[in-house]
Amino acid sequence: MTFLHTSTITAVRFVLFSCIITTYSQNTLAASVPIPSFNYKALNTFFHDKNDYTQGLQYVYELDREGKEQGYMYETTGRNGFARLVKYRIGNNRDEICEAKMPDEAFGEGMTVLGDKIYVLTYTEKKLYVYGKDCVKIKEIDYPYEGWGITTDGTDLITTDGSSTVRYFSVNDETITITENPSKAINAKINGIEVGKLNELEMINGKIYANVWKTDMIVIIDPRDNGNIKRWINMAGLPMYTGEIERTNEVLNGIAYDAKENRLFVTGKLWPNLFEICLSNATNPADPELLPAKCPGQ
Ligand SMILES: [Ca+2]
Repeated sequence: MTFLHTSTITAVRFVLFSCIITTYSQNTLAASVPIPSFNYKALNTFFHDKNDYTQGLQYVYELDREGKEQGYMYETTGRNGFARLVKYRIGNNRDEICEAKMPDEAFGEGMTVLGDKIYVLTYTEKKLYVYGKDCVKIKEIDYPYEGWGITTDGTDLITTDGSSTVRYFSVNDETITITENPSKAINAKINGIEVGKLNELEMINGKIYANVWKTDMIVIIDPRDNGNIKRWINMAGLPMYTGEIERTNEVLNGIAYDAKENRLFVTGKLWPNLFEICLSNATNPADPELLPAKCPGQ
């Protein structure tokens, strides 16, 4: 049994890496280079609006009108004419707090909350929209790159453009401006081989978690180690995939982390559900790497 189990894992790993490398990187030699992977388990299922083409997802605690701390999900969506920012409380009958429709010409992309502002990328419009936490637009900033994913380390905006490049932009909160050029840039890679199509992002415990577009993979990038990918999460088999959704563009996209309750959320474009998941080590049970949202027994 042990032999069969190990063989299965190795086979899955090889297929997935072949997929990544063949599709997204510039060198096929790395197909056989394994790095440790995590498995996941779906713990809870919440409502997600199946009209929302998810591009950005972040979970934030704020004080409500009564001064009580509450957790809110912020989400941005894509597609011209449908793009919006929406803020809600997760649940089976979710409570929408506010929303902002984007202009028809805007194809919304990733979003991150930094301080009291919401920064939203657009796909090819070369604009970055800034909103307040009441979903009211404050400003548009010129942005020189194609917009895909965005997250923050609490200081900088950290963005992707569909390649393997991850760029850092410094923010001046008073003037609501960002540096014209990136203050830092790294390339996500496995043993020197770049992995592109980095989409929605989430900074968790100093690592950048990234959806790889049109795959079931979330890669875990270490920005303190020059962009080396340390782990990946094999998200294959999420219950959504057995449903009616066609897997063309309706792909896994959206990672959010509740740092206070240590909860990890994922969803996808036009999916009717948001999932809370936990993680477990798949390839090396003795791996000391800190797992966010560990599955029971890990
Ligand atoms: Ca996110």
